[in-house]
Amino acid sequence: MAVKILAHGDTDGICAAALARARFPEAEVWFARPVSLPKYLGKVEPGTTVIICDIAISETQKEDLFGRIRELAQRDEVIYLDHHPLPPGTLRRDVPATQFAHEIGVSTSELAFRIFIQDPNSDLDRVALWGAIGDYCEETDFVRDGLSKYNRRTIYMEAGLLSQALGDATGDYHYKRDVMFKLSQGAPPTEIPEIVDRAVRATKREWEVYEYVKKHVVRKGNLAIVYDLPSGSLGKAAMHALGVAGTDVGLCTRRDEDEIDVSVRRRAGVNIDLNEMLRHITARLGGSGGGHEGAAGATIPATILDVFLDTLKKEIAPVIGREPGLKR
Ligand SMILES: [Mn+2]
Repeated sequence: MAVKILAHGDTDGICAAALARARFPEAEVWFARPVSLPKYLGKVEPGTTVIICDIAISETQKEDLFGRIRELAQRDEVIYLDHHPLPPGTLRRDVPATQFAHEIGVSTSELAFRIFIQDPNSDLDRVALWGAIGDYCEETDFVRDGLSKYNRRTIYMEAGLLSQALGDATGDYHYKRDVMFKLSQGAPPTEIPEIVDRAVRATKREWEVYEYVKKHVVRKGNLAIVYDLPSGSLGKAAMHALGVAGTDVGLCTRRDEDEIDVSVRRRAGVNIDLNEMLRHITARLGGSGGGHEGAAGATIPATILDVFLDTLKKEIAPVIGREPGLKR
């Protein structure tokens, strides 16, 4: 039985794919994004088990995606693992996969460990820990237990190297596939070639972004903005922006011809749902957006940037109190 794994190319997606592949060592792995998922599913041949890891259900592609999954699930198995909020009005039972494992606040890697590995004595739980830390999904019993089973600092060091190195490898799917393969064989990140150099390079660049943010951050009410970050991670810059400016929400943009990519982050514990907010604002004004409650992004037409920012600023203006339990 052929197996295809379709995964998001970030740390959590790669760790989840590694766990699926540890169970199905012959499986082929493809990296995909929410908007390209239906296209990839269209290329799957009959008689193939499909495993989807950490790829959000895109609101705009939903009908197309569900159609493809329904087609595949009539003949073969489709196992869908994800932890992104579902599009509005979508219930779990609407997802026509043969198995749909979906939980918010838990990493996809943890779900993958539960489904594909199961054995509590397997050392592959470390891969699930690294994926969870990569996606800041550490507030679970599984992660807490894992951090005391091994050593917290050692696990964080490995997780840091892995996430930083993968941050350096954006778009480098050869390297990502190598990393996934090594992880699936049980190798810790410190045993993976190039990982240290890449992680150090990415981290140095991150500090440069931090310096850039300190110089260029602009405050608009409760919103801290960095316009047109020349290079580096928009998400990290958005996080630095709110930290430096002392606001509840940080945002960073980058223009790409007629479109602008936007990343938004919130201060830990702030009770603002960025996923919902960006979905609503883009549905009203144009573009597309969403993500997680505490970390989201959007792509919008360049012409609407000002009204977009103004709308967001107003949405987050009456600050609701902090909930100490929320970490993102
Ligand atoms: Mn994830």
